Amino acid sequence: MKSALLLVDIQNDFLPGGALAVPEGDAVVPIANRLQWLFNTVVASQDWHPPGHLSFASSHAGLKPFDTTTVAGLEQILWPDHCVQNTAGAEFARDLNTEGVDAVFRKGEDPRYDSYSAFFDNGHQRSSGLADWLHARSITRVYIVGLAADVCVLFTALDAVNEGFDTVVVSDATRGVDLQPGDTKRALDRMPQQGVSLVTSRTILN
Ligand code: VGL
Ligand code: ZN
Repeated sequence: MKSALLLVDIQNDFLPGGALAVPEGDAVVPIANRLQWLFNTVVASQDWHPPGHLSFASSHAGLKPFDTTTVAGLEQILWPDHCVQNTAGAEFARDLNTEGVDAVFRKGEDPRYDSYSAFFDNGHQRSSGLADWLHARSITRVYIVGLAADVCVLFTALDAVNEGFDTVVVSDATRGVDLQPGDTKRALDRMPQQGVSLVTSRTILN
């Protein structure tokens, strides 16, 4: 059985002080760094939007961040401008060890489509190539850490199950946005019901 560690969107804009700050988002960084030593394969996703991306409230006249609208038939939460390509906010967290990262999968690059999952866009039309990349290396289990628990980590984990991976989310190595109070708890409750295992980093590190 071969495993990979998947670092989801551990980027400056999702850390305290960032454009779309996740409360305590920085807490995942040291855990992600410690876990990396245990894995031969480490992959990172990077939210990577062009300016004017349709997921930005600033792209929709009259709407503001965290309003909801419909884009191409899909419900879309409108976010503050975040993770704009080639800006400091889009860079990986300064303290994240990226030396051992074997591949980076960028998402949200098409101005028309948002992509919470590292595997597929939100309409499930376009694959990022991540599943093929992992399958090609005979990886059957993925351990997921990063941000945000109730957005990109959740949808990445659900897609990983669908793609046939034994999927494990490291519960103390993720934090949520909690746009609605309880979102993070609901996301973590939903995971085991959908075939995702939850473990703590302690269990893995011991
Ligand atoms: C994310 C909202 C918008 C995430 C990305 O990484 O969880 N959330 N874009
Ligand atoms: Zn985004």
